[in-house]
This record gives sequence, C-alpha cells and structure tokens, in this order.
Amino acid sequence: MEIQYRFDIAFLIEKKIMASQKMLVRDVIKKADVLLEVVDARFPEDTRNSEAERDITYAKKPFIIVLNKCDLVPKEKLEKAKTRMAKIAPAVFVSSKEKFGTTMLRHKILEVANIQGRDIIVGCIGYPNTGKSSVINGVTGKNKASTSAISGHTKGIQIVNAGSRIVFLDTPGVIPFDEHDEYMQGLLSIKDATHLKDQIGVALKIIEKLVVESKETLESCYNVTTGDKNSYEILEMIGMQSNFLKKKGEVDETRAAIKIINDWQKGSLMTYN
Ligand SMILES: Nc1nc2c(ncn2[C@@H]2O[C@H](COP(=O)(O)OP(=O)(O)O)[C@@H](O)[C@H]2O)c(=O)[nH]1
Ligand SMILES: [Mg+2]
Repeated sequence: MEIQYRFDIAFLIEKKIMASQKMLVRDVIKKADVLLEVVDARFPEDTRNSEAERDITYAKKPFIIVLNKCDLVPKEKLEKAKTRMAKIAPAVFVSSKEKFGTTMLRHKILEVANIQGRDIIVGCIGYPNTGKSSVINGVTGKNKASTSAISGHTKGIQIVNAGSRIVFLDTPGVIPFDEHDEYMQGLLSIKDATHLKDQIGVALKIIEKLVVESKETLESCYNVTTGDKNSYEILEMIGMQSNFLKKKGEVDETRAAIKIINDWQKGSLMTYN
C-alpha cells in the first residue's frame, strides 16, 4: 500500500497535471482517503461546492467541512452554522490566522479516515481564497503550502507532508459559479475592488446581505441609520457620511462602493446574526 501511494504521488508530479480544475479536483478525490471541504465561515452555504460534494459521495469517500476564518464570525453564528453543516458532514471550525481549531481538525482527520498502518492522504478542496493552503499550514504547523491574498496562487496539486501520518494534497480553488458573477468574486476577495467592473452593483449586494444579517454592523461601522431605506439610499448615505463628494456636491457612489468592498474584504464588516 505504501509503495502504491508513493508511486501515485510520483505519478502526479511527473504528469504535471494540466487537466482542467474540475478534473484536478476529481483526481484529488480519487487519490485521497478523506477530503476537507474548506468553506468561508462568514457564508458557509454560499461557499459550499455541491458538485464536488456529489463527486465525493459518489467516490464513497468521507469528508469534513472546515469552516475557516472563524475569527471573522461571532461564536453564536458559528455554532448555528456548525449545526447546519453537521447534517451534511462532520464540521470543524478553524481560524488558520489565529491558530484555532487546527488540533481538533487533525484529530477529526485521523478519526474519520480510520486508516491504520500507512499515511493518510487528505485532499483539500474549496473555492479560491477560502484558506485551503492556510488550513494545511495550520495543521502542519509550518508554512509548507504557499498562500496568498491573490486568488489562484496555488497552481496544480501541491503535496504537503504534515507529519504524524498526514499527507495533504492542496488544490487551487474551483470556481463553480459563472466567472462573471462579480458579487461572489468580490465577496470571496477573488478580485479586489479596483478589479471589479460593477463596483456599485457588488457594494449594493453586500449592503443587502448586511441589512438582512446584521443591520447593526452596517450602522455602527458607517455611523448611519438605515431605517427602511433601500440599499441604494444606504450607499448614498455612507458616501455622504464619508464625505465622498463630487465637485457639484453630489455623492461619489463609486468611491463609497469601493470603500464598502474594501472593508468587507479586510474583515471590518463582521455579521452578527
Ligand atoms: N481572517 C482570516 N484570514 C484567513 C484565514 N485563513 C486564510 N486567510 C486569508 O485568506 C487569504 C487566502 O488564503 P489561502 O490559504 O491562500 O487560500 P486558498 O486560495 O484557499 O489556498 C489569505 O489572505 C489568508 O491570509 C483565517 O482563518 N482568518
Ligand atoms: Mg491555496
């Protein structure tokens, strides 16, 4: 078995897998004993990948949902999300940034894989920027998997030996949604504000999300009262409050939109529901 797995890894490297991202994920599912689906704890449902989950179930492999970036989410919200996720698969919350939950995750991997006498191969999948490489580094305790704030940093499959019988296969993120879905690209920091075409549209969606999930965050962060105003009026108010005005005194909505997207991506707009 050991020889077989070494051969597989050598094979992976030699072939320099150039297959499409989907094929690459399927390949990782095939090679792995257990899969980690890394989702963003701020919006776990939005960042689940149902297609990959189907492939995992079809391959009869166990998987763990990792709610990463939990440092950006209040505890009550995390607990609720964990309960929802636990109906699908074992769920663990982690903050790779604050080194929280990584020991628990390591235990969970060993428990779920239930493999004796050889290394456990753990495939790591998920959307770009959910923190797959950071989670691997968290469990490994060293910066072995390369991470980046710029999405698409991990190319091909990276093999990371985490010690204590765990070998990770890191993948670049799969983007199952339409490439032009700017809202998700903004939300997940796949693109920064300056690279989004419809900055106002993305900012309005972020405002709508916050109005539903956490009006207080929006109000306290920008010192505005939202009342029953619509997202556009709220954007205008935020622009006004930030003193983003054009020559004739009207609000510079694009500037306000960029600020909101930047604040979201920096993690200043935590949601409390
Ligand atoms: N706040 C916070 N940021 C994180 C966490 N994990 C990763 N990040 C950040 O998210 C970005 C993407 O991380 P990376 O591991 O490269 O994501 P990948 O594309 O899924 O491999 C980087 O800027 C990381 O610093 C976390 O637990 N908390
Ligand atoms: Mg990565």
